[in-house]
Amino acid sequence: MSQSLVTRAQSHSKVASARPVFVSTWGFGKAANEASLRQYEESQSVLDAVEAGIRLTEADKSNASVGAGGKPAANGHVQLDACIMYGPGSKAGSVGGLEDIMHPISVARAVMEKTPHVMLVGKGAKAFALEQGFAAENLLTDKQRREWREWKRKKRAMEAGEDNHDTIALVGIDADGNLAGGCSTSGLAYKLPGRVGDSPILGSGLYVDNEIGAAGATGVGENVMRFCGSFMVVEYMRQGLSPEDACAETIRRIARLDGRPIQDLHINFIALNKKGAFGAAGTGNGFPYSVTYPGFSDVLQSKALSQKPIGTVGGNDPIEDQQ
Ligand code: SD4
Repeated sequence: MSQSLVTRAQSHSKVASARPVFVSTWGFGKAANEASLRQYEESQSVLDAVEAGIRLTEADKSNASVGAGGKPAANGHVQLDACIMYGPGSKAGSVGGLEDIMHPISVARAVMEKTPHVMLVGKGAKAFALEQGFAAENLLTDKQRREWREWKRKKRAMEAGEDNHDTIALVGIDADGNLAGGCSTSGLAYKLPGRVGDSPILGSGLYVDNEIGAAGATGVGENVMRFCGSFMVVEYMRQGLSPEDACAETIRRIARLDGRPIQDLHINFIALNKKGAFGAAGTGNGFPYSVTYPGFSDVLQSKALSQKPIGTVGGNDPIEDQQ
């Protein structure tokens, strides 16, 4: 991600001067936010907007951590995780370990709207998606197949590259103050088949509370899901912390409980509150996040809780690097 896109001076929580507001992880989130805003202008639905933004990232094959073009599990199959949550009524849907379907965020939405359940996984999730009319397609690109073969041959960490981005979590608030959010990922590269991370787990990779705000996570899911990370961020906002302070306090608390130094944890949070204030924090230095509202769209710098550079890879490092 180009450094020039990042407004380094802005590391504190800000309040959007107009609504809707969309906040998402990483620099690539800016294009997703802008797709969300366009969708919102069309349908006036923050839920449609969140889904549309995440679909843009899922379809982008150059992103190696989300949707098509994502890095596969150790067996060479791309397994996707996603969830979506709508503030009014705390409605939610989620899929885990979904194969061959490019838009898990839309399948998660269908779980929310068309079933009495919240989460479907693996073969059942795929069967449901097919039944709903989603097309099955091969999501493993030639590039990712080559890299996976290389990884299998050498069983060693790959070089960090510009194309190794990370999970998208995207949260939004509409003109009436209603919130929605979504999260979508292919998870950690070369994970054990069947491994599900934090991203589709409500309260971990994403949480939306229509009274308070919304939060999302990216990074090593194992370091988020043991602590209900996004739920914790929202709870800190409920106690009166700003979005940025809520993200930072959650990371400090996770590090305290985990026992490892902050810079070894690889996690980042974004947050948006009911008043349209937003912020983010990460365990390392350099986690960018994107904010868009009418008249404004930019990539901002999160609060860094250690000076360790996170590079472009974030939580997408091959799994043995995380141990
Ligand atoms: C996970 N949090 O599956 C996700 C990974 C991530 O690829 O953020 N990046 O653990």
